[in-house]
Amino acid sequence: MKDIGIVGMPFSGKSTLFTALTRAGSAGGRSHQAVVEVPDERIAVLAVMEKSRKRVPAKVKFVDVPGGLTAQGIGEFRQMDALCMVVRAYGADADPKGELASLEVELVLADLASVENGLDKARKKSRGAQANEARAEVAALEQAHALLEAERPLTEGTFDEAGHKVLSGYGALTLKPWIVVANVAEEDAASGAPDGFVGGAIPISAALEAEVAGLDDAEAAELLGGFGIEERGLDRVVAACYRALDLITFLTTGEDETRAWEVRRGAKAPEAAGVIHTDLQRGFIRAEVVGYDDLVGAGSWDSAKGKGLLRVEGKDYTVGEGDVLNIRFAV
Ligand SMILES: Nc1nc2c(ncn2[C@@H]2O[C@H](COP(=O)(O)OP(=O)(O)O)[C@@H](O)[C@H]2O)c(=O)[nH]1
Ligand SMILES: [Mg+2]
Repeated sequence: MKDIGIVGMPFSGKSTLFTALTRAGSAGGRSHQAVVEVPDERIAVLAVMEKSRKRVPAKVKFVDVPGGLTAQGIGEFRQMDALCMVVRAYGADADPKGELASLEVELVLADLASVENGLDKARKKSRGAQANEARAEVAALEQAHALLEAERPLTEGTFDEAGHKVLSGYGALTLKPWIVVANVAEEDAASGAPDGFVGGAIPISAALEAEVAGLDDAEAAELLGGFGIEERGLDRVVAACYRALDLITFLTTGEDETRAWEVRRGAKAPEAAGVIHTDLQRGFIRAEVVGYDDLVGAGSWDSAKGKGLLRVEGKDYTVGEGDVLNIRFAV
């Protein structure tokens, strides 16, 4: 499961958003962690089709990091897989664009400090025993340093795989995928992003979301309807965070359960099988694969098989978004 850190200035609405997520999901062991299901309408469709007893969505964990962007908080943000930036867009004095710019500067400065620190050490090492490895590290860190000094996030750099690995090893914050949530006033939640605020921010009212998160669907619809809003906005935040993570979702379905699984984009079939169980990776023989749309078109797994829509794929198959898989294995 991937971890998403909620970043923002004080009073932007981080904890309010977190409360909404907690009510919608479950607290994940610690009071500042919430495990939330990733909405995916394909699960219900397949579950009905195959008469599955269980439906299991993918999950992500949101973390309302105590202390926020303090030295201690930053250490925790470095462990996250993605960042959810919350900017305040409610209230007369709101300046969401300025707030986002300030947040970016803070993240850049935090990265600059750790890159400078890392450079010192790597330069010393490059004169020692593991000189070659350290020189590659120095090169990546120097490239990163130049970007950060120009106040640019590391996502704007072009690092090779080794360089990328070095920087993610430092937990570089501006290398992580991020999404932006604009926390607007209740009465503005229906009208979209605040004026002139571009960059794909998701407008929601955190306070309203927290209020409706604990309600059943009918009550929620009534309260939201009063503000001219058709549906809860929380799902959009969760789905956007999940998309930002550069994962793909594949599915398994049968009488026992229909389930969504996450795997790194570009993963081959055995790696995907390993997400389900290590035995399936070790003993991988082949995968029966059908795209979600083809499967739904066929009406069931058996009829897809009958129509010759199941492909038999081997170890070199790159799993695609929405593939429905049946792994054949022997241990
Ligand atoms: N009017 C209004 N107040 C909000 C909204 N979101 C948060 N607040 C208030 O702003 C204050 C700070 O919110 P909080 O979520 O604790 O911010 P944090 O510091 O980012 O964690 C609290 O008093 C909230 O009730 C909102 O959408 N509208
Ligand atoms: Mg807070």
